[in-house]
Amino acid sequence: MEEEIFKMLTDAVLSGNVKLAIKASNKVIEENIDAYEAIMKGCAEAMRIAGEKFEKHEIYVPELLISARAMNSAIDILKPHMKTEMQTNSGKIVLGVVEGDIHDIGKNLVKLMLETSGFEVIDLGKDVPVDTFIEKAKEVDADLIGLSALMTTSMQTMEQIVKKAKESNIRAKILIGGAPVSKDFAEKIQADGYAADAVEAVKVAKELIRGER
Ligand code: B1M
Repeated sequence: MEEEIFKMLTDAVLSGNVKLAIKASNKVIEENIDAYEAIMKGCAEAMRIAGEKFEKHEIYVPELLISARAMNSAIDILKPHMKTEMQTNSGKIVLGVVEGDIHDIGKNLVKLMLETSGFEVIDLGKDVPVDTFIEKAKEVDADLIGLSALMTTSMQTMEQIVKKAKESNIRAKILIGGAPVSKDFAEKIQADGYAADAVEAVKVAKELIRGER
């Protein structure tokens, strides 16, 4: 049953069918299925398949945007049903997609997971200028700065942000992620942490704040 509903959600997002995405999401709730699992196995899986199709030139930018819209309509329904850890004050994180990059689907999933794990997230959005991360972290006295990049070109900007953050002596540690980013890259640019997905982002964020990394 669960797998069928996840598949329904995947099909709905892939075909950009908002009505079906809403129907599938409501079924997730009715059947008491874990909302986060539905987002990852239904929606994120659809975006992964869409990505492959895009790379093979089987679909184009408009189809990707239509899929992203269907995914957002599903997340709107599922988000309030995500299990929270019933803890607040996990920490304060300034989060955004780096300059030159407008891919925010993954960043939004990371935000969702952090918020449901008790973090206060200051979301700067996408295509965020280098200095904005530093200024905002200073202004709100953030524990962490979270950087997301989806392109090999934009990920280079992360290095500038790490460098500027160290120079400006802010106390915020830097966590990075996104499809082209790796643990090796994080070490190379001296970021404090790297996470491969939204679940790991929460784990690493907590470890960074506790000083375990
Ligand atoms: Co574009 N795009 N895109 N795109 N797009 C990619 C990234 C690309 C790899 C496709 C390809 O050509 N093979 C390619 C980049 C190539 C490169 O690296 N140089 C590309 C390109 C080239 C472009 C344009 C330039 C296309 C054009 O206009 N000619 C343009 C870019 C404009 C710009 O940014 N300046 C463009 C535009 C778009 C759309 C607007 C149509 C759309 C984005 C919609 C949106 O985000 N609102 C889009 C999409 C959807 C994709 C693909 C197909 C899917 C990305 C996605 O949403 N994945 C992508 C191809 C692919 O990935 N196979 C592609 C699903 C998402 C859940 O995963 O974002 O990886 P992801 O997030 C994960 C993890 O990475 C991690 O956790 C998330 C959840 O588990 N994570 C973090 C992410 N951030 C993290 C931060 C953390 C920790 C973990 O800590 C802070």
